Amino acid sequence: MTTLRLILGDQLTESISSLRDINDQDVVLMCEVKEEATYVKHHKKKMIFIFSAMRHFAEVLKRKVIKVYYTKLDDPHNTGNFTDEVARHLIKLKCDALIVTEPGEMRVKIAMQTWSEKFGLKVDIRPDDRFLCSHQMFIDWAKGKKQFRMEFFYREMRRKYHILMDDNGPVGGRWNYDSDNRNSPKAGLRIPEPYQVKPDAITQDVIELVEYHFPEHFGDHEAFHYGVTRPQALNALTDFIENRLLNFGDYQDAMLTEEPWMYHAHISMYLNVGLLTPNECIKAAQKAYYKNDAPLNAVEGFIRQILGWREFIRGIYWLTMPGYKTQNYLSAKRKLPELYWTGKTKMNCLSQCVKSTKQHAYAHHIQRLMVLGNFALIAGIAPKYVNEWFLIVYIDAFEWVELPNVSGMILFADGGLLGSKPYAASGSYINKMSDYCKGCDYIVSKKNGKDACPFNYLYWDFLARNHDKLSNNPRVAMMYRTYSRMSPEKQAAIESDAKHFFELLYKNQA
Ligand code: DLZ
Ligand code: SF4
Repeated sequence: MTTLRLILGDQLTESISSLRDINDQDVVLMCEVKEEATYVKHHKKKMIFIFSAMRHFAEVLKRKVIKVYYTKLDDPHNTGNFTDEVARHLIKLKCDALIVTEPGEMRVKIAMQTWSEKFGLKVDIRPDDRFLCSHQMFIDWAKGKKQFRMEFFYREMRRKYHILMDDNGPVGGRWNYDSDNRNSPKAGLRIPEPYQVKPDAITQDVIELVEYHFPEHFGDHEAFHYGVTRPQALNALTDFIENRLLNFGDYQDAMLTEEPWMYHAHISMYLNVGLLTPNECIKAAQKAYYKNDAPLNAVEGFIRQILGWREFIRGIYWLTMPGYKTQNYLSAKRKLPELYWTGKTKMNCLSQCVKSTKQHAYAHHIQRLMVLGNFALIAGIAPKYVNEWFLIVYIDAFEWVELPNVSGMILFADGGLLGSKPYAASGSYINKMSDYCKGCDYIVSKKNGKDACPFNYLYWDFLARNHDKLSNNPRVAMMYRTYSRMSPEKQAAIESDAKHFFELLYKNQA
């Protein structure tokens, strides 16, 4: 009896459920398929990362004397999608069973659910227990709740896994130190060099392959520097714990020109393809706290992202799909402006963030949320386009993590299921948290007129446009009161500045 075990590009973990009871007769299939690379046109560096990590992972399995069948993208027999590659190998290798770990995307799961009937054999779709919250645990937690708030979920996870807990409750007496994590960037901050890896021969091959087959995809392929193996991913984690965690909390929301990495961890890509596990990242940070190597606001903030937010987002995805994908509570309709691809705009904040995205397939949390996301929210860009863009451009983006972050957290497209208010902000927030405004053609302190910062009047225009949907929200009520106290002339100026701005925006002149 031969069992085929399929490993997907984001399942590169030796202890994954689909490999757990593997025996000598079994075979592993991994395939680079055109459908995954093109259903959205992923950033070149994202594809290089995934294909190279897949090829390295196949070598690791082979060294453990596991039989691995690996279809390269340019293999003449490659059928181009998971279903047909599985079918081809089931026949070729005379397999009578198929085992796979559930995928990270509904689209792929739906395909997998047809396989048993299609292939006429038993298909064992196993839970992905690399996550710390199972589907059932999340369903139980969510039961009876109309709104889901990460904070309460996170506390349960802290208790369940006994992370940063002592006999009296949370270490330090508080669950959440976010309010300590909002320092503006100071001039002269010394940001450590990020952990970077020189591409080896496998990665070089993949770079050429991606450049040859997907030249029109977004993003630079030059200077690829991400790790592609588990030891390299572990090095990146250690590098963060030793060199950046200390300041991670204080400057978590800070942005500086030409500094894409700041004190962030840049390990999300490794976590999301399975080269690191959530548990080991959490434990490494907790250990640094107990050794007095890092303060509590930094350690708690980092752990919250992984034990809290990441698990929460994944829970929301599987609880609410497929309906979540088409939600558009604010009826946002605008197309995605060209500047998201070109970075060509007079708005320096957006230009800086697109630049980093294009170069590295990476931008940090606050750049994504408060610059690129905030602009999409207040400009009223349709969730469909914003989601597609985020899924394409970020190296760590898989649908389970991208969709609730973008539709829920950034765009309020779920009407408040996930967050209590839209994260809309004017230019003063960006000015406080970055040095971008100094180098901008627009003037952040100006509220109206041709040279005023567009975030200023777009913020009010957004609130005015969405009055019916948002004015009852207690967390934005105060802003509506401020708006209602503005003179009719001021309100008209906001509307006319916004109208004029949108004309320029879609002529690529903003
Ligand atoms: C993102 C991606 C890409 C670009 N290519 C492949 C591939 O060729 N083969 C593969 O197994 N996985 C790939 N992936 C990751 C899958 O899209 C991902 O596993 C599903 O979306 C489920 O999360
Ligand atoms: Fe961005 Fe406005 Fe600042 Fe320019 S002035 S960088 S548009 S926030």
